[in-house]
Amino acid sequence: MRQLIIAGNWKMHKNIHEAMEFLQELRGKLGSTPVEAVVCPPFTALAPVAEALKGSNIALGAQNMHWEKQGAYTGEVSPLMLREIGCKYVILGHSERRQYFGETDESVNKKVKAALEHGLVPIICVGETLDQREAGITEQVVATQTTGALEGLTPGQVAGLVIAYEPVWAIGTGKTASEKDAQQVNRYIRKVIADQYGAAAAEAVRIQYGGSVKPGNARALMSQPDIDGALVGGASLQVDDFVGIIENSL
Ligand code: G2H
Repeated sequence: MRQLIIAGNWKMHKNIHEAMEFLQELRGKLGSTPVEAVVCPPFTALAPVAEALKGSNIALGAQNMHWEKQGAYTGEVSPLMLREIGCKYVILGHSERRQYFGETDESVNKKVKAALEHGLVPIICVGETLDQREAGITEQVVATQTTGALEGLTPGQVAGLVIAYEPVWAIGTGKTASEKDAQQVNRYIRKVIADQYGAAAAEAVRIQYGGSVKPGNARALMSQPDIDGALVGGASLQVDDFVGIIENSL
């Protein structure tokens, strides 16, 4: 059975002080749970958040990284640096990075390989825009993004990673894909993986849904057979909402 994974993508929110207040409250309110909870703060808060999470059942993730170990890449952060401060996960290929920062399937693939090489678990984001959905090419888009991101990986590596299906039109808009639509796409992504990497990898890989997930829609989404958790933006910034999503996922 795949363990549910609920990851909070804070995006460019929370300074260190706000992050510390959030974690203190979160640790107080989140009891023991079979759900894997992850917080992904901005780079500036990663190290203090890592300290604040010590001894807790909450894992740490980053929101991006470069694929090189080190070098002349002004403004970038390497996988080794993320490992050093205790990150377990790294979000790669989020649609905001594809849209505003020129990320491509090729750069996402380089980052996925680098993350795995250095012991980080990638959370790879895929998803179609509204135009693409209306043009009826959702499956084609997510298949291209998924195979592009996973190019050159072994079935064993694929089995251990996380994919987040995030329809771009549902991100931060308050519009959620219906649980039926999300399930359909998640199932399709699993099929794409089964065709390329075999049934065992497809059964093991965790596929989240992301896009306006809230406590009120978490249960319907998470009860779908191919939805193994959520990547949560806006609602991960308030402790009660984040805890509510985790509790309602079961
Ligand atoms: C999608 C999601 C988190 P939100 O970007 O990755 O954000 O929950 O605000 O739609």
